[in-house]
Amino acid sequence: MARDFSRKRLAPYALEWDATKHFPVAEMKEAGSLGMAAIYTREDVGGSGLRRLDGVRIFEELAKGDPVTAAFISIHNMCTWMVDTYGSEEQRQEWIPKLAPMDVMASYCLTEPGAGSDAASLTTKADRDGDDFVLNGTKQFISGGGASDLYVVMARSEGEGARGISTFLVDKGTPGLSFGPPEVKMGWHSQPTTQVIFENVRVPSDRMLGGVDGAGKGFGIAMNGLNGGRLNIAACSLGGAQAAYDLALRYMTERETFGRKLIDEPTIRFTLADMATSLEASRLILWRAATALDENDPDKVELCAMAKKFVTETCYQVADQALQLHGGYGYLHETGVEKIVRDLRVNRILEGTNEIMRMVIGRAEAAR
Ligand code: FAD
Ligand code: 2MC
Repeated sequence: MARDFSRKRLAPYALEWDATKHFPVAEMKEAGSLGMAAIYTREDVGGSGLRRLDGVRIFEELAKGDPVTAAFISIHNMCTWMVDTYGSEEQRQEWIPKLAPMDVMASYCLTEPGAGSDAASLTTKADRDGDDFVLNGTKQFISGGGASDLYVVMARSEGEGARGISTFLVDKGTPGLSFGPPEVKMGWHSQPTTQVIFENVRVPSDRMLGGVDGAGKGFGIAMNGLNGGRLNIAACSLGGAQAAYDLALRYMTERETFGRKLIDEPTIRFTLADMATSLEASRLILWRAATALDENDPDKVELCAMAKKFVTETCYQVADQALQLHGGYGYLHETGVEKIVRDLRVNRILEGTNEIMRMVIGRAEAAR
């Protein structure tokens, strides 16, 4: 189903959306109606009740059609899972039936201008005032900023350090909430990335995720959300790279140089063999990490970081090789490969840079 949807509703339009910077909201809501916006969320509130392993396979398929739209649906899924897992029963009942069909679209707000990799140093404040919290600060690089209806915001309500952070559910219409202009980017053109600005944004205390029990738990919630997010982003790189590889393979069977088809050149076959091997190795580490998350394996954090780092780097190289195999045509927008290369580049940066993934892996290894 995901493959069919991707082929019919994403792939034919992805280049046009890139060129016109169109955010395909209608198509994403259609994906929601098919169960792909609440993949690993419980069924009693409208989720699909599937596994992480199903999730990464779905995101690979969606990303074959368009890695950018797939990535936004992935971020939305991360927010939906956070509400399902850490929300109070009231919050689950209120939000998930709207998030699952994507009637409400959600953005994840952790990064700040002064706090990216060092996320626990964030300074957006949530000051208690009677029964409310008052939020002040700025979030940076928020995917879906200005377009989403719900903002899942990590803010400091309890004091210094990682344990001083809580998570809040903030409606788009809340007075004092505003958005910066869309950032001009190398790729990811078909979704907005903006600052999300809080100026005395007042939210009732029942908007703290998990209710009063959620106080100070926001960093752990954000990080646990990101474990799965990192897998899905890696799956987006895998799907994009697979699509680029498929284009290159077909082109090699068509293009002739020096009197014969490129596919008959041994060095070209070696290149294709290396690319195919890289894709399969990426798929395997991704499925391994997804299974570890499904089974709550003690090594799940490290395995998710390994998968994110390995797959986003390896698949970026595969996409770049696919561009090279197309010669000059690979550099043209209409071929579709340069877009994939641009779109996959950022996956080495967001949801934790690959240097931070190495920090996470290194810490786990040093603790063995
Ligand atoms: P910095 O933390 O300033 O890092 C700069 C460089 O230094 C990087 O190469 C980094 O790896 C390296 N570095 C940092 N610390 C160390 C260290 N100790 N050792 C070695 N190297 C180090 N964030 C959200 O919260 N929500 C979103 O929806 C979202 N969407 C995004 C969409 C786009 C298109 C982009 C570009 C970013 C998005 N981000 C989002 C933000 C993204 O997660 C951050 O950009 C990323 O975490 C890195 O933070 P930074 O940009 O502040 O880089
Ligand atoms: N899963 C579960 N818990 C985690 C975790 C993870 N992946 N990473 C950290 N934690 C816990 C950790 O166990 C600790 O818990 P406790 O207080 O109970 O001991 C707590 O969080 C603090 O962790 P550290 O002591 O490791 O904190 P430190 O500040 O040293 O490092 C680091 C944290 C670097 C791992 C974290 O800041 C990080 O992942 N940075 C990258 C930020 C990031 O990924 N941003 C992505 C933004 S979203 C995005 O880009 C999108 C496109 C949506």
